Amino acid sequence: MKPKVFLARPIPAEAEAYISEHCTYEKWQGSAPITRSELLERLEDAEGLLITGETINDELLDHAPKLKVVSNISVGYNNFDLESMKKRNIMGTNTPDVLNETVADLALALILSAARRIPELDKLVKDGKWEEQDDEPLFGVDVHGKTLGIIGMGRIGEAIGKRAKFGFNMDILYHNRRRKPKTEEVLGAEYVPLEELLQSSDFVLLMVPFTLETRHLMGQEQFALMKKSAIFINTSRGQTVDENALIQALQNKEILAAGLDVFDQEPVSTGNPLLKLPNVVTLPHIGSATHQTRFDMAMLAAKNLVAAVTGNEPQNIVQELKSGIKL
Ligand code: 8YV
Repeated sequence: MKPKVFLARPIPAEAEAYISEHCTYEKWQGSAPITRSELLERLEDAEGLLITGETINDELLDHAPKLKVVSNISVGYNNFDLESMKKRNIMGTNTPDVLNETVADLALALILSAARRIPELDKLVKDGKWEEQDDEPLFGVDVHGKTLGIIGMGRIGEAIGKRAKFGFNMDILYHNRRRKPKTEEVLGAEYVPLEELLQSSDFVLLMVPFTLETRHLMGQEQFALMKKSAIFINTSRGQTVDENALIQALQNKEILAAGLDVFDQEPVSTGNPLLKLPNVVTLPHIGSATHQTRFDMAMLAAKNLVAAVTGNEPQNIVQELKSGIKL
């Protein structure tokens, strides 16, 4: 008998077809995303679950007595309660690598947009406010030749560094859990303590996974260390930043601008002061959101799911859950 899985998100037809070859499956068909209670109701027989970002904790696992694997369609897996999964021997998989270049493209887009004020000036043109006058009020700051500080030099951080170094002739500083000698060689990147990175960078870019250690990694103290002319970019998770401290830093002109793909609360509330600041470029968490990359992520997640429920080793079991998994 084929194993039974539940797909909590719509996925491309090819990925669904692949799953159907190996599994019997049910899928969420609602037009809005599945709610928590609807999800909990669908898990009784599921051996595999395909999701994007839904919280996997004791509450959910109590409703899923047969579950073997949760396949996340994302590289970040801060939605996994790793302890709950570990104690029940539940496998967790993610979708690394296939999104590196796409997220790096977006990070550069945010750097350029914030530095050259692209959304603000686009609005000005469309609002008919391009007046015959001195254009100095429209000036931005240079990107090329400046210093980019990357906090979190994983594979996406490296892809960002490559663009910055070879496309924009930037100097790269980085801070990471461990040093990366190869990256230092290829990018001429310099490993520095966080404080030094904050003090010396023209652009500070956050690309760390969200964990207990990285929660509010950027707070009042850290923003205060940045140059007044510096721009802050966040393409990681909103919770890595103390958002009130960021708002204060921007309002008090302790930093020049920010480019944000992620927020503490998503979707961001319309009353969030960040949305009122002209020097903040905001995006709705779209780092990996191109047709091709989201397709590749869904295919990879489908393969991870099928491998796990058919007794094979999935390609992308998350690090913390690797030991102790019996296939
Ligand atoms: C997700 C992301 O796909 O992969 C990640 O960690 O942040 C994105 O690529 C996104 O969370 C989907 O909504």
